[in-house]
Amino acid sequence: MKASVPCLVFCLGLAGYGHADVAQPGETVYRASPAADGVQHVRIEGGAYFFKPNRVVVKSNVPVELTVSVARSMVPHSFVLQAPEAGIAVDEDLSSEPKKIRFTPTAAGSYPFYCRNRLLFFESHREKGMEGVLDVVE
Ligand SMILES: [Cu+2]
Repeated sequence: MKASVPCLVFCLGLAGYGHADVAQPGETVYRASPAADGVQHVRIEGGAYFFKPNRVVVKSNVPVELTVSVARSMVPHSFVLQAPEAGIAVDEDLSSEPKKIRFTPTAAGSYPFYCRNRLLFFESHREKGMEGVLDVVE
């Protein structure tokens, strides 16, 4: 049973994070479920330079309403989620006033969302960490 020792160490390591659906360091996960109105409501807040949560799990073929805002600041931000294969095409400028974005994901997959802004020749906000992933599951 030599093989069982590395397995045990590995499994204990995973157990330390809770369960198999492990959040990476710096990752905040929100798993949506349909509300009484049949819509998956998701609140995302952004700032310099993050989205929180930065990983959102939704069910396919159920309407999603994202409510997205950013902390009040002089720096403009945006929210882009382009996944035509899943029927999603979002490109919105953001403000501290929450913006509602509705779509119905039609295909399972992992789709990146991010802020497209950048100041002149500096790193884009996405490169600074203002990005996340929408996981669409069956
Ligand atoms: Cu930004």
